[in-house]
Amino acid sequence: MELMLLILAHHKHQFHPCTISHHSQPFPKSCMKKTILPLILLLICLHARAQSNDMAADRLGLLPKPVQVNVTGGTYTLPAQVTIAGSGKEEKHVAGLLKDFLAGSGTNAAVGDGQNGNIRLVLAGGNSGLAPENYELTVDAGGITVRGGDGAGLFYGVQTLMQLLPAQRAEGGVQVPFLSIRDKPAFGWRGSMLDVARHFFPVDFVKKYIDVIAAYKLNTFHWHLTDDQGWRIEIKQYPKLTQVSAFRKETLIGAQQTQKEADFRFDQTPYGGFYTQDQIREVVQYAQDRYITIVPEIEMPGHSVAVLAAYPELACKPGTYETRTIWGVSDDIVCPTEQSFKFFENVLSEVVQLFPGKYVHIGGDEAPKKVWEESDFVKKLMKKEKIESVEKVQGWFNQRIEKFLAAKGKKLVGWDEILEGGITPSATVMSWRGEKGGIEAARHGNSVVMSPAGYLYLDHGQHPTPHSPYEPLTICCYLPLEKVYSYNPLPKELTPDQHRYILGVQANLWTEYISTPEKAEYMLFPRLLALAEVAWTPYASKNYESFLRRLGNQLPRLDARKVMYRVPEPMGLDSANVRREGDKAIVTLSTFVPGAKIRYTLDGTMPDETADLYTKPLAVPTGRKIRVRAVTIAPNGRKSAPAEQEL
Ligand code: TNX
Repeated sequence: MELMLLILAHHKHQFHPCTISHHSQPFPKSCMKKTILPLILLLICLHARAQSNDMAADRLGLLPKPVQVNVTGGTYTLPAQVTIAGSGKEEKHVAGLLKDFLAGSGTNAAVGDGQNGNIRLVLAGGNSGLAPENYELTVDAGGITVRGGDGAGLFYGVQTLMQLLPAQRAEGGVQVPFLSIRDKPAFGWRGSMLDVARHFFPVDFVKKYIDVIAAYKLNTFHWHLTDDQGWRIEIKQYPKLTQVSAFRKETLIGAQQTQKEADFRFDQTPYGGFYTQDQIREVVQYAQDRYITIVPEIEMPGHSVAVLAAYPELACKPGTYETRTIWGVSDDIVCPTEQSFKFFENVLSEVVQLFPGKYVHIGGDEAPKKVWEESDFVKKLMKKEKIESVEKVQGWFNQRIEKFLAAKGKKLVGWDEILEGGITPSATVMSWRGEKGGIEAARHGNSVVMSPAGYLYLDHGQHPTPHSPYEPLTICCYLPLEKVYSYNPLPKELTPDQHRYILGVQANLWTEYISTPEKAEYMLFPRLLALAEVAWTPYASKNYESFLRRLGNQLPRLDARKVMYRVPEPMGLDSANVRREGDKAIVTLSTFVPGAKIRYTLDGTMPDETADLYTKPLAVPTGRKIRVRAVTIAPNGRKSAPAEQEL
């Protein structure tokens, strides 16, 4: 900053418009003299501006990080009784939400009609300059103004404003710093998927989930409604889907991948549940009110054993089927007969009426072709339709479904397996088996949502030790917060032109091993906040240290929402951060959890509330194989898993 001011002083005549105010263009043409010096100065100036931007965002604790933040000095006092001004329908709608948000943190607000209020909401789309989802937030002596390019933009401005206020309000007025923020999302598809098929999650939890993802400016909720282990949406024409397919007789105990099938044990407890169409409508409306589009997923032709349990006539092999009680991939997929098309088309006809969004997800993943290969019907079909391979039969199947959806005004999305059978350019691919599928699809000109398992599968574990006794059971793998954060949805393999096909990015929560809302929250948070920044903030502006600082400001907000996030373990114990000094290892620990304490042991026991309090770097003698273990203890008493290292 100082450096920049110095430069500005020296080059006043050329550079005085080079301010950090958001109102002016970043750099007027006069900055662009054709000499190298002004260019260098320009770069320094830009760098300094970016830095001050980051510092302001960090200090304010805003997450995801806005594009431009300019703190101007001074504060506005929000009175105990707030007036929100908003004139149009959309403004009034967002004002109503803001009123509720404020009430939730203890502030009374009234929505007024006129232009005057402590908080003014203004729709500023079209010619007045802001694109959809963009917003501007200014706080000055006159109060707070949020301008949004559309309702969503206004809503995001309001969400940012809420992050400027204390998570839980005390008595009296709140000081809001004078500032101006200009902000817009990096991606249009900012998604989060919830699998309600493996385990069912009640409407109240789904709404809570929607509230939280909306608070972090995600805009797409992918609702995985059907799978082998359960069908969760009422379909009027097929009552057995909710009488039979929505239930399984029991569930496997423990991690399937570490057991032999002969050793499988089951809980002998019937399990099930589904949403009525009224409940679906209620959730859709709830999401729409918060600018979230729901993408329903109806799996076909694989992951459909629950369907076969109710309607075995849709299988290639006659027989009896049971809603699955174990996980993984089943060979029993739906047969591509006319009867099956009729079934899926009837189902989709009801689905498209319930969900106003333009996308319908048809799954398409993990559909082994064994039963199709063995089926006389499929052989005949291939001859008749001149389909040369059984894989391509799925492509043919998908294309028919795609046409059906298109006639209803909907676009098809499928997992990246839909590439294998041959897809039309109009289908959207969700890349989950790494980025390969997404890259290939973008090269073909298909739209893509990036959701690679290695970065964005939030059912993966959060502790480096596999099957750590301090973590709940997970399906597999280690996916730390930092790795989620590091993801770049725009693969280097693609050209900028091809990047246009990347609609955005999505995290997925599969729930084979997640049977309660609390555990879902433990797996989702804080990693979903890292995803929120991946989706909103351009890759080049991201910075993990800055993210952690801002995350600290968000944890009390998650507490206020009663979200059971995972308390992050102390940082600094990984070998890269341990410094050697003679025969000592110097361990510097830190936590970004506000008000938390770090406690540690050097004797191999688990630290608890009575263990030594960390106050300064530890000098640990080396050569004696001392195991350092440290935990974060949050102010509310919740404790992290241990960070540990043998020195
Ligand atoms: C793969 S991702 C699946 C899901 C599992 C998940 C577990 C995808 C399209 N299929 O059916 O639940 O892995 O991580």
